[in-house]
Amino acid sequence: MEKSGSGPFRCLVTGAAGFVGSHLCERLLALGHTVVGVDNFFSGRRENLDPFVAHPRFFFHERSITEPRLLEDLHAAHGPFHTVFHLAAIVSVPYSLDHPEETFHVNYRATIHLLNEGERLGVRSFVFAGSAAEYGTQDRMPLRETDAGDSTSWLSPYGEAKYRATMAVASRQSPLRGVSLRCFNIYGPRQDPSSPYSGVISRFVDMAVAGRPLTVFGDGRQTRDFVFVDDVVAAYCQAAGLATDGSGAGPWGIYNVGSGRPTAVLDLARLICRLTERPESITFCAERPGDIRHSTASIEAVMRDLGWTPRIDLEEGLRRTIQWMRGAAQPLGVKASPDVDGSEKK
Ligand code: UD2
Repeated sequence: MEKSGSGPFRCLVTGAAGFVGSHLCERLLALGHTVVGVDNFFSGRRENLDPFVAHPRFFFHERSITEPRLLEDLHAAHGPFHTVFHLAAIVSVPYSLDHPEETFHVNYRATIHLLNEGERLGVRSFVFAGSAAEYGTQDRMPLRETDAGDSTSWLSPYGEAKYRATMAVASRQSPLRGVSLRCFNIYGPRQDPSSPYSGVISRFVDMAVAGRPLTVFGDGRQTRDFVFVDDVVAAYCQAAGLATDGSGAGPWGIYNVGSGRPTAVLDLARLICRLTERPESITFCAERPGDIRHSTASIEAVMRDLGWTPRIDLEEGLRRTIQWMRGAAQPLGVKASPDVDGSEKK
């Protein structure tokens, strides 16, 4: 029986087999918590579960977040949850453009249902994977949490569904505390480089390690805010008050999670060539349609309210990503299916 005051706690992680979800499960287990993971492997990968699937405090269910009885069933099977970390989603922006209704159903409606069920079943914290995509196109940098609103022009159904879900989550304060983390460009080990829409760092590292030229879209002067996956996981834990002894209550609301620094894509490409000790081999390709020019997070609020700060700088994070890519046991290969409901994006 779990203690109710100071932990350890029972947590649910949706999207447990995803890039970020799998790292989060590992961290929660290391902190002594019990973890129930859910994934339907639409974009999550079974091998992401391998490092912890046999852990005695980990329980896995291959199910979809769109199943109306999901939380009720898991509550009945395992007991009440202290925290629901809701990361499962349709994670591909291009897929969302082709499938707006399905995106709305999975990323918005299923989230609202989980949130309502969580409230009914006594969940204390609901931590949601929001996204930088909620800001749409903006001129002012850095982006503050108040810069997204109902009049924002989103570039995709993905961005709009995440925004609407974030607003619903963040409006809950008591007894369930809702927190949405608007993550910027997350990177690190286990990020799949195999699609043209995979994160630029996973693609560049994959290309560099394979000795192929790095493909820069446009002039490479566009900037992004890159944040290492371990730092993102720390933000999730801090948002739920589970970072250390589990006793912190934590605030509620919306928080950006990024490095707070812009990095130009061309500088990134050069840095990856240097760190992989490859000659600088870069191919300039056509600009990607719909690309935003700049994206940088203001991280004042998350630093102030959650006491979170990014600890892994870009060079160190790249070294770890390169090391992982070099040691990846199997080639990742291009998947035929689109990215739905298994892991997460930013
Ligand atoms: C991120 C999210 C996306 C959405 C968006 C909102 C990822 C993977 N995607 O898209 O889901 O939330 O933010 O703003 O996190 N690039 C190259 N060469 C390549 C691949 C990419 O130059 O081989 C460029 C690309 O044109 C872009 C930048 O790198 O300017 C970052 O691309 P990305 O796909 O990693 O992420 P982004 O910011 O477009």
